[in-house]
Amino acid sequence: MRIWIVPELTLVVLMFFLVITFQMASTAGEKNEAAGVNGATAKILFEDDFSKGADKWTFTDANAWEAQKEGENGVLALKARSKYKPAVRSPESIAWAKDLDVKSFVMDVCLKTTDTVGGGHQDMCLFFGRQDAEHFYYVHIAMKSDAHANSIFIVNGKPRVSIAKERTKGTAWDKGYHVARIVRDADTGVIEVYFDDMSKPIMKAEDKTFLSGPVGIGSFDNTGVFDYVRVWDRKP
Ligand SMILES: [Ca+2]
Repeated sequence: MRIWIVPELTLVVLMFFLVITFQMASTAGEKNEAAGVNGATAKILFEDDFSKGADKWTFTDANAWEAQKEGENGVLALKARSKYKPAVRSPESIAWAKDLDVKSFVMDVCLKTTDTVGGGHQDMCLFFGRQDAEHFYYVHIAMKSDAHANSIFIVNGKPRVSIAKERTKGTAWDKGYHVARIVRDADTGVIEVYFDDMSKPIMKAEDKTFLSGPVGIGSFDNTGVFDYVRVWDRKP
C-alpha cells in the first residue's frame, strides 16, 4: 500500500484540469469541427507557474508585486496598491505578459484575493488587447455588478466603459483560490468570462475595437495572488 502526499493547491489544480478536460471533451467536438481538430490539440501560446520568478512580466509599478513561495509553490503576489496613476480612469495594478501578441485565445488563471476592502468593488482583474497604456480591454471580477464593477471594460483613450451585454449580479470572493477564464474570438468579437464553472459564462461581450495584444493580470486597486497562467490558441 502506498500513501500519496500531495500539496493542497496542487491537488486543487489537478482536480480543476481533470474537470476541464472532461467538460471540454463534451463541447470541443462541435466548437472545433471547422478546424478539423479536437480540443485536446490546443496549443499553449504562453504559460507561467511562477516557479522561476516573474521575469515574463512587465508592471505598471514593479514595487507592488513580488514572486513568492507558498510552501514549495511559486506564485505572483500583488502585495500592495500600485503607485501608478493612469492617464484615464482605469486599473492601477497591471502585470503585462512580455513579448506576447495574441488575437483569438483562451486564458486561464488561478487567483485569489488577499484584500478585505472595497465592498462591492473588491476586485481582481484580467487584461488583454493592449495597444498602449490608454487602449486595452479588461475583465473586472468583483463582488457586486454596477457601472464600474464586475464587468468587461474597454479603455479607449477615456475613462473605462462597461461593455458586457450579459453578466451575473456579482462574483463572491472568499479567501481561497479560484480559476478564471477568458475566451476571446477576434473574428466574431465575442468575449466570454468564466469563473470556476467552465460551463456557463459569468460575463459576455462583443467588441472588435482591439483585435490583438498581450494579456495581463492585476487589480483595479486591491491585492491578491496569481498562479498557473496559461494562454491557449483555443479551448483546451
Ligand atoms: Ca506556481
